[in-house]
Amino acid sequence: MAEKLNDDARRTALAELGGWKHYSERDAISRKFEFADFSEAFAFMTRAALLAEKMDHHPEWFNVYNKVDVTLTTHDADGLTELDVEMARAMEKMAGG
Ligand code: H2B
Repeated sequence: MAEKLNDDARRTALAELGGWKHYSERDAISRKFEFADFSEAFAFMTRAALLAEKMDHHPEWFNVYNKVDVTLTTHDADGLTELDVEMARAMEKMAGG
């Protein structure tokens, strides 16, 4: 099972993932993605869903039309792990970042 990030590793990851906000109450990170329209937003979600299945690591998300609010944390570890960092990096690429 993935280990919860230690303070140093968390700090390094958050510095790299500039667009993501850390919620310390849950030890989770969130980011709002905005796309041109629903089709673009859903294409992003489809790509992310395929990766999530491959990684067996699934985002919490909320979609309205062209916006997707994503929260990442590892439920089994009760906080952030390397899996969340990997997923966040991949989502940045998928969203064109
Ligand atoms: N996704 C996330 N975000 N955290 C988990 O701890 C997790 C998951 N666990 N997806 C996986 C599924 C686990 O429940 C299954 C049984 O492997």
